[in-house]
Amino acid sequence: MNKRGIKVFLPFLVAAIALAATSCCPPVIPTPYVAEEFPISTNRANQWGSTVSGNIVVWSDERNGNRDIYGYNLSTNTEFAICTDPSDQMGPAISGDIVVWWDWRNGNGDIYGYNLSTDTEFAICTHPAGPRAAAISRDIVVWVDYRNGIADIYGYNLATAEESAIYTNPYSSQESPAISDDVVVWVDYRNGNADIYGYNLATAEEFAICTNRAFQGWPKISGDIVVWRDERNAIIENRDVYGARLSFED
Ligand SMILES: [Ca+2]
Ligand SMILES: [Ca+2]
Repeated sequence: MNKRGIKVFLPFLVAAIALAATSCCPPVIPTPYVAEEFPISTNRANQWGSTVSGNIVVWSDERNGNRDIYGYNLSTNTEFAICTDPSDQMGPAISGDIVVWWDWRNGNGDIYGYNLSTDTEFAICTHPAGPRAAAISRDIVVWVDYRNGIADIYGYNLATAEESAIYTNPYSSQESPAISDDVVVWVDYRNGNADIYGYNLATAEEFAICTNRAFQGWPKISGDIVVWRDERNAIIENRDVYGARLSFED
């Protein structure tokens, strides 16, 4: 190799050494986003069924020897009792200032609520058939109701103090309601297997969301998105998550 050849070759040699140096080192990993973890209640009794709305976390708590409803304010870092009646309270749901739950003070499971802004407790449904599984969005509370001898979906408007049947079917069960704004969704057995149906409170229209012949259950809704557990791909056991985007004609 002549001098000219070395001159041309040297930059390539330097570049090759530099490349080799970097490739032998661990790759540079971008700084990960680290979520800030924090305890909310570490009381030695059992806590479960936690859920959150804005700055308020609520859950069912066994520290008093029976199940109560407790809350935690994330903005003030303070814990507070919401209902400590000596019977069992469980399954809390929250929307804004309103907490609702399944309450056993009357011996048959009722729906009670608490207004955090006025510090007042109130009964929502105390039918002796025993409603359960309350969900809430804004002013509307929904639950599973057994007054007709089979599971139906009922609701209560906190603003108008009116109770109404949302969907009843004397031949099949409707269970596990969830609500977001004007749309209620639930698990529906009218087709002989668990499907997902919905109801638009604004238009008073009921509609099917998923009627696949396999099991669909545990629906949740936020805005126009509905999600649920789906077993359509199960040969032995294979639980999947499916979803649907709702759209309504104006
Ligand atoms: Ca209690
Ligand atoms: Ca199905």
